[in-house]
Amino acid sequence: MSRRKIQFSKRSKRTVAIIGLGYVGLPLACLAAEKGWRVFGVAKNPTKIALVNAQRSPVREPGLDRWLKRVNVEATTDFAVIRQAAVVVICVPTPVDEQYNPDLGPIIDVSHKVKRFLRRGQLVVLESTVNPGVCQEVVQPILEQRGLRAGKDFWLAHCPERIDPGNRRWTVRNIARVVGATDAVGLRRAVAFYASIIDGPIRPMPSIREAEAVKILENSFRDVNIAFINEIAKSFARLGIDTVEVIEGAKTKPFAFLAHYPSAGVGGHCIPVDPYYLIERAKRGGFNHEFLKLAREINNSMPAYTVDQLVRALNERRRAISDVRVGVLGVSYKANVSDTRESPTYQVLKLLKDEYRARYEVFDPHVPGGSSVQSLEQLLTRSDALILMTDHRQFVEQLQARTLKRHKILAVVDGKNALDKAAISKAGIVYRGIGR
Ligand code: SAJ
Repeated sequence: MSRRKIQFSKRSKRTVAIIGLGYVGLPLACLAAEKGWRVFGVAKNPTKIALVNAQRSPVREPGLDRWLKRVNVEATTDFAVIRQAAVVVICVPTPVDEQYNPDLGPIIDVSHKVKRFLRRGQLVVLESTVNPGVCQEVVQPILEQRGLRAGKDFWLAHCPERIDPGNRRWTVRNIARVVGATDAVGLRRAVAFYASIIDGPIRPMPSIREAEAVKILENSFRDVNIAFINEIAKSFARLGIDTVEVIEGAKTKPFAFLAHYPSAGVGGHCIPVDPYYLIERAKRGGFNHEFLKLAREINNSMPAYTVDQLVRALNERRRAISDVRVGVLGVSYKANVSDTRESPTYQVLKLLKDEYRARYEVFDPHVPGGSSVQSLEQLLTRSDALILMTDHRQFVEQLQARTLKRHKILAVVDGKNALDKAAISKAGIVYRGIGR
């Protein structure tokens, strides 16, 4: 499809309202503002609104503070600004609850708020990750409750977000996008909107459901591949095989192998969540995703596996986990970010406390209020054994064998296989990785 510029009505003066100012909505708002759109950023949280209007990012993401100082995003809690927009983009979370059931609450709540101010000629785009069917079965019926019709009075499209927190190479500006809509005009308008702000390629999809399915496929693919290597790691560990070395060996094959790495768990707001949306919707359609469910079970088992590795490591020193002080390193779900959503560290801490009655300290320099000590040095001073949960640059650089030896650390479980196994073992410290 050509990127023919569709002129948005003069009245809207190329105005966009972005609902949700988190990891997804805020970068999108900055980019649209940079590209000449008048941008209303709408969120429920007045503190977040005040920060954005003070050109300070409520989201700890590299570069966002600087970007906000260069552009004008008009943040407000007042959804009525939607009336002034040609385009409304919904970027609210799609989490799961404690039982891993999809929670469409935020989407439903925002759809009702958008409905109140929806007017003829507007384009509504959902960026939140959802299973196939949510746009047409949940969002569209709500937006139509006041009599306007999608495809006739307003347009409804889906452009799944692809933000990778902390990734400075692939950003909202250059990541390729897919777009689907409920009809051809909506698709053209949605492609035109994204073409006006992003540099990456835009692939129109045949339908809105196929656009919803793309993101679910991407992230389910990643989840099952991580589960695969986690199962391999558990197996290879018993055979005395270093899984990371085997992966590096397999990577020498220049085709048909995509490396994934075993770890202490799968966190984040995408990978451990998105498959459950498809599992649940498919079940309602009479299909049982055995493989996706098994992958989720394997990945959800990794925190317990990690703590069990520490029990076994301490047994080599004839120590019980309940009579040592455990230092847990890292709360965020992946290296060098502050995001703690679905972090496996929370399961590890719960196991240490409830199952093993172990004493522990926790430290993460990226997570304000997430630590029980003030510094890495203080954690090491108060620990006899360590579990590395997040391979923050600071940890990998500072957790050298000689440092651990100096602090009389007995055992280390390297939940990200990020530390120097040989040097730590040589220092007389029991080292166990995940699959190594
Ligand atoms: N993880 C592993 N082994 C791996 C890769 C990841 O255990 O081989 C764990 C990480 O430690 C983390 C979790 O999985 O706890 C998720 O890691 P991630 O690298 O997938 O990071 P996310 O959650 O930020 O994933 C995002 C996703 N982007 C979107 O959903 C838009 C995902 O699709 C990307 O593939 C991923 O970034 C990426 O490639 O960086």
